[in-house]
Formats: sequence, C-alpha cells, structure tokens
Amino acid sequence: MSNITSIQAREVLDSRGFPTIEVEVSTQGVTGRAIVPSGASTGEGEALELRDGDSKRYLGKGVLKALNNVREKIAPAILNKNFSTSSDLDRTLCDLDGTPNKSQLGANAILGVSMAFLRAQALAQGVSTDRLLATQLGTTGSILPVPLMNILNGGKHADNGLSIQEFMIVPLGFNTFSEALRAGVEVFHHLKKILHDKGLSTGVGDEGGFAPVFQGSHPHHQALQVVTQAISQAGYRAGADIYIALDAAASEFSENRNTYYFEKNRLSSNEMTAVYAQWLKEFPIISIEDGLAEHDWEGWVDLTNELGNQCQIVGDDLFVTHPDFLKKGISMKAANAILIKLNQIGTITETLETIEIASQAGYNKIISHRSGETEDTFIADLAVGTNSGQIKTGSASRTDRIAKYNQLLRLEEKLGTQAEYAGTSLFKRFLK
Ligand code: 2PG
Ligand code: MG
Repeated sequence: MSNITSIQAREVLDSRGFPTIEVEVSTQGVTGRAIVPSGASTGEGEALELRDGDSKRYLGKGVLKALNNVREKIAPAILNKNFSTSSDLDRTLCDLDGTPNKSQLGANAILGVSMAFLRAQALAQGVSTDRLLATQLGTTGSILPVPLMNILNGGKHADNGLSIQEFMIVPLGFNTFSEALRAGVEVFHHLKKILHDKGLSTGVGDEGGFAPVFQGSHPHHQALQVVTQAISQAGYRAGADIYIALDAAASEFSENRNTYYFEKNRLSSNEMTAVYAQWLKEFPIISIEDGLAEHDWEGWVDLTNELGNQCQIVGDDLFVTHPDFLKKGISMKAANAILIKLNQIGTITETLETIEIASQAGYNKIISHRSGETEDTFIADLAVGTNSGQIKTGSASRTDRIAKYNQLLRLEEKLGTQAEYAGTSLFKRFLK
C-alpha cells in the first residue's frame, strides 16, 4: 500500500521550447518525478492535451490550467489515500476525469501523476522502474529494443517540403543493443557527410534527423537514396545489417479521408499504396507507419493485405494507443503493428492494456517518443520492462532523444549477460 503524502506540479519546457507539465509524487518517504511529452502530428482520437490558449503566454501553449487541475482537483482526491498499485491510482484518475478523452482534467495533468506515482512506487520498493514494470507484468524485462532511428526528418517536424515525416534506420543484424546503436549512429554521421558533399543543409529537425531540401520532382526518392547510401558508406549492408523504416504520418497530407496530395499529385489510397510498393522493390524498407490517413480504414485493410507480408505496417494516428481502435484494427486486419505513446491515451495502466491486446493478437509493438520531448527517459524503461522489442526515439542528435538511448545503454549494462537484443526476431516474417 502506498500512501500519497505530497504532490507537486510545475510548468517546465520541452525540446521545442514550449511548456509542459512536470509532476512529483511522494509516498513512503520517496519522491517520483515525471515530465509529459507533446506531439505535433497528433491523431484526432488522442486524449486531450490541455493548453491555456492565452496568447499572451507562450503563444497560447501554457499549461497553467492543467497544473491547476493537478493542484486543485487531483491532489485533494488522492492525497493521504492508499493505492496498492498504479492501476489502482490510474482508475481513480480516470473516474475523477469522467470523460472518454480526459478532456475534464487534461491528459497531460493525468499522465504526469500516473508516471510520477509509478516511479515513486519503484523507489519505495528499492527497484528500478523497468524492473517494477517487468515484475507487475510478469515479463523477463530483459529484451533491449531495436531502435528505429529517425535520421532524416520531414512533414510537420521540419521545414523542407518533404511529405513523409520520418526516414528511419533499423539496425537489425547485430547481437547487442549497443552494437546496433553504434551502427545507427555511424550511419547518421555518414549521412551528414553525404548531404554536406551534395551542398545540402545538415541542420536538424525536431527529432534530431537532418532536414535537407531536395530539389526535383521526386524528393522522397532522393531521401531514400541518401539514407541507403549512408548505410553502405558506413560499412553496413543495407537490407541485411540495417533496414529502413518510414513514418508517412499520412493524415497530414491527406484530405477527405482518402485523398493524398503527394509530390504534386492527387492520389487515391490504392495509388498511395502503389508508391510504397514500388519503394519496397527498390529500397530495404522493413516498416511503414501511418502510410495512410487515420480515417481511411478500408485503405488500411488493402494496404495491409498488399504489403503486410513484406513489412511491418504500423498504426499510430490510426490507433492512438487506444484499446478500442486497436481492437477494431485487429478485427478488420488493418496494420500488423502498433505505435505506443503514453500521452495518446493518458495513463500507464491503459497503455499497458493496449500493449497486452497487441501482444495477444500478434501485433508488433513500438514504444515511441513524441516530437516534443524532454530529458525524461520513461519510455526507455517502458520498452525494456514490457519486453516490447522496438523503440522509436529519434536520431543521434539532440539530448532529448539521446537521453533515451543513454538510459537503454545503462539498462543493457545492468542486465549484463541477461540482456537480449530483439534484433531480427520480430521481423522474421517480413524477411525473405
Ligand atoms: C509520430 C510522432 C513521433 P508526433 O508521428 O510518430 O515521431 O510525432 O509526436 O509529432 O506525433
Ligand atoms: Mg507517427
């Protein structure tokens, strides 16, 4: 039983320089702290991120209302009360909010408390956060995730005219996480040199990947070419050691549910799928996230049917980490993997529930950062504690991204000979 003795909330800044919530929860003489991340290409079904809308403060993005909800509404309901597990607390928070999308208190207010409490519980029990999660879930908590490293940014995360939001590298053919990470980092540095030699910008976007402006009518093809080239120049085999993953975030360049404005063309869902099919023939792509828009369910079913045996088809905006959307996808056979973001649903308990549903259905799971991040490394612990096997946490620059990689290196070291690298195992069904 954990008696909550104090709860504090403050406004701090995220990696884009916008305010976010930090919460501290104390129990049994220890204090857990957590900071909430924030997305840019958000799904419509996400839980509500409460912002002040006061244009005189932080361009309307202040979070004082959410802070106030922690202090005035959540604190009185949970202070000096006992909670045996974090699911106990999370149920209380959901009931207190009482809305399906956490619009009463704000998902940012709720998630901050949920995360800080779990951390406090771990501290009180004298275990690390990943260990506590593993024990609660009955996993070994020993699988180090494959990093999906976003080394070339576009879409809403950059200003370079690329529609596809993320070009990631996936170092699969390695025995350990640290070796895989090293390979990914080397590719990142080689990509920088390639771009520099081509006279292209090496400035980075929101997730630390480069954001060059490619001239010509097929900039995405050029992006895929330079990434593939960087893999080879770094001394790795593209399509054996290292693969490519995309996050199209297609809702951002679609209209009317299933029309896509791509490289100056107006495409149907099937035509957009044909673009991916062609890229799959030319490039070692192993994963496509949000290839189609979030309301284009029929398109998703066709996309999965057509390409789902060749690569991971990941629902992000489509599922918004929500059990109901995921169940719908499973029954329709839309996607074969899910992106997991704590703040899309708003509590740890519901996030774990969604992960469990995905596991039962044989869907792959990728624990993910948001484009607005902080020094908080909770997702690294979550990835290992749940044995999810994959993490998406940006490129090899910007400390908000690197902090998660560094935490994974620590966890790998701590696990010692117990540590297993997920590697190719989760992708076997897609590899020829
Ligand atoms: C995504 C995420 C993270 P955002 O679309 O997968 O990369 O971006 O946080 O802006 O939604
Ligand atoms: Mg996405």
